[in-house]
Amino acid sequence: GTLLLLQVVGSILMDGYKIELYCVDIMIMLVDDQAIVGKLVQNMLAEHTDISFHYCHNPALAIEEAENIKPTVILLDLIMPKLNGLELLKQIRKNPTTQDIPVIMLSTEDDPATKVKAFEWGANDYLVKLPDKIELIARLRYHSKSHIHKLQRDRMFEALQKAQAELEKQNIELLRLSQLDGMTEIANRRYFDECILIEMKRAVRNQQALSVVMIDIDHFKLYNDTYGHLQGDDCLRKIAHILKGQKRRPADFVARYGGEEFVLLLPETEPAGGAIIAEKIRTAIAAEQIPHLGSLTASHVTASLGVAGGLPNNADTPEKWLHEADAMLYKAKAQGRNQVQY
Ligand code: GH3
Ligand code: MG
Ligand code: MG
Ligand code: MG
Repeated sequence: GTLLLLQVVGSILMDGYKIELYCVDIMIMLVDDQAIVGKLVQNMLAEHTDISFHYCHNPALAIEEAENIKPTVILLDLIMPKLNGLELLKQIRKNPTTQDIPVIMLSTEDDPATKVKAFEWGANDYLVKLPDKIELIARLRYHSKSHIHKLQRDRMFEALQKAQAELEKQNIELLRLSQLDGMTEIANRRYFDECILIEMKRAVRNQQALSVVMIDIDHFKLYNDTYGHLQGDDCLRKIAHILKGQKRRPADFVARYGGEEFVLLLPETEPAGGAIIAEKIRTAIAAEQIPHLGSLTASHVTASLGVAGGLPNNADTPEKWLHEADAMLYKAKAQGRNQVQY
């Protein structure tokens, strides 16, 4: 009958991942139309308790049986009435489950041309019937061992690839998390600092304008004083959500710059265009009508915005532009808040 072939014998650690090693029994499958050959080979293998044997009488069933049994070597008769051994060999080599199994041709034919043909069709070895017992055993062990080693290598390679793919996925997720502000789930200051540098360089290279919009919530200290810090956090999340919703182009970038300050990066946008976007954002925030009874500006949450930018040259730096946007923001605050300055 068929035996249990795979059994875990241990595991190794590779890049911190556990890879299970399998012990594979030697399993010989003989395909031969003559039952007497089956009996003879079975007797030769009988005293080798670590070698299992399966006899297949009908070559038409050989592929299916090999798929189930997963032999470590197939002994294959060359001349059979229903299906020629070489034809069967071709099928074995085509089938993904059986294609790597070593095949030893077994035949009464002893001429070199026949042997050469067998090798050309993908045989691993050739034995003339009936082979000497110790030679047969030696060849079966040799081919089984190399096949088992190949299975082990394939398995380790597969496990390693899986581990690497998993690691890659985790790295991407870690990178994503390191770029996000935990509270509002928009980009954080660190990521913004990276992006504005890249975008300014790109704008210089492409000779295209770039705008920066600084957004600061009006009287937010008073909001906390009136409603408490937890509701203050909720308010910041709402503002972040509005800012995300106001993004027009995929390249537009919004980040939490500091406590209740947000920043917008608008590639290919002149400051005048940036001011239009900023005004839309100001309107959207006010339209949300988040109650703010402690505000000295309105009875709902409002924000002030400062815009800077233009066509950058090599002397321009993110610090310089952010400073300019901040100065405009300060002006908006000084001139009554809930407005845009550029
Ligand atoms: P202004 O209109 O001049 O901007 O007034 P303001 O009160 O908003 O300005 P200020 O910079 O004095 O205060 C900002 C406040 O924002 C102070 C701080 O308690 C609050 N704040 C900063 N970060 C957070 C946060 O993460 N959560 C909450 N709830 N409040 C925050
Ligand atoms: Mg502030
Ligand atoms: Mg302030
Ligand atoms: Mg403020």
